[in-house]
Amino acid sequence: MLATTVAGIAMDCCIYNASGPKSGHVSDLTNVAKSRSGAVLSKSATLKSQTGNPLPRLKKIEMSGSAGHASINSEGLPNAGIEYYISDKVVSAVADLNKPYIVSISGLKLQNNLEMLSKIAQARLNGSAIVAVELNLACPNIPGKPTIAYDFAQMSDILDQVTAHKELLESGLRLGIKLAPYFDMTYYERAAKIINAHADRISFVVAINTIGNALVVDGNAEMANIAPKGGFGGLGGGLVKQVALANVRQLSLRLDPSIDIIGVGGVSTGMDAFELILCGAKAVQVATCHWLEGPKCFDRIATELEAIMSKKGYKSIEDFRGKLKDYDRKLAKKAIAGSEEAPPSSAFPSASLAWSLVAVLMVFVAVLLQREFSR
Ligand code: RRO
Repeated sequence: MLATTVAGIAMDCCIYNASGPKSGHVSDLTNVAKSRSGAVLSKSATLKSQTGNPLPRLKKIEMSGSAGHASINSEGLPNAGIEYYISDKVVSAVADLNKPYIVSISGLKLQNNLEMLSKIAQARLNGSAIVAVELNLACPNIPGKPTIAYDFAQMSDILDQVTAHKELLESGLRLGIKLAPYFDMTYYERAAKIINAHADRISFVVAINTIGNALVVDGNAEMANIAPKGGFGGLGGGLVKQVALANVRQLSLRLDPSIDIIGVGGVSTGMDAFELILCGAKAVQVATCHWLEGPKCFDRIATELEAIMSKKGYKSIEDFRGKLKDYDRKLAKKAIAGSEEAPPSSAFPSASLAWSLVAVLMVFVAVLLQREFSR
């Protein structure tokens, strides 16, 4: 029911982990592979291993209601280096569990990305089971470095060079890019134009990375709540879901149809995943919720999504993918009526129970009256 393909890669389940939390070590990746996750994605790699920014650099943001949890991070790309993520030990740990393995890269400069692509392509040409590369153009947390996806001249130049990479082409590896969130129609237009100019080589786009350079303040202590960069960091989880929905929708309206879109941002329930797919996503990644709940979140979210689809009579995600409708008063009324058909909350008696009570009372009154008049 949840099967999908991303860039032609078959996945049994359209939900998998985002690059970031719990994706840096072979044990994390193995745990994801053992869950219902449809694929396994590594932490963004740099050419050499690095420890990242000072601690604390990742914090949960408490939220109320149904918004799930949010997070702020300024991890600064802690990772074990590209050689580790393409090593036999890591690749076979995932491949042995029959999950497609995707490597994320986030070089500190273009030359590093090209070098990492050569290493991945070489591994693949030597028989490695890596299926795709997710090129991260949107890390907001490297001191002194701008977010590439906001610098269109740089983004265009990087895509020109990466898509011309000869070994990558020969290796047959699929190439995708991870974008920063956009907030303005002209930015969607410009980003889509650059990506579409490389549609022959870019097979998928991942939207969105965290909302960069947010600030969480601890008012009691009168300080920022994470240590690096004066407290500025990437916002993720329930606080960014509507931005993710908008980005997936806007991109799906503009990108070449050959480019698959993967939605990420604030997914913690089956309904969150459903909404991203409705906006056009072919698969959905989970980051903050995976960090907080662990890999069992993939099983739970998948089960919830299946229940929603069954209730609506959908057999495959293609039955509703990208089919978001414009606001319509009649549809809104019908949806409210549908939700009222559901069993009422236990705090209130149901209508039938209330009518039964009235009937009992009426019988009681009738008996009393009869007794009165028969005296
Ligand atoms: O490691 C990070 O600080 C990080 C990365 Br690479 C990214 O792409 N997005 C993010 O929020 N944090």
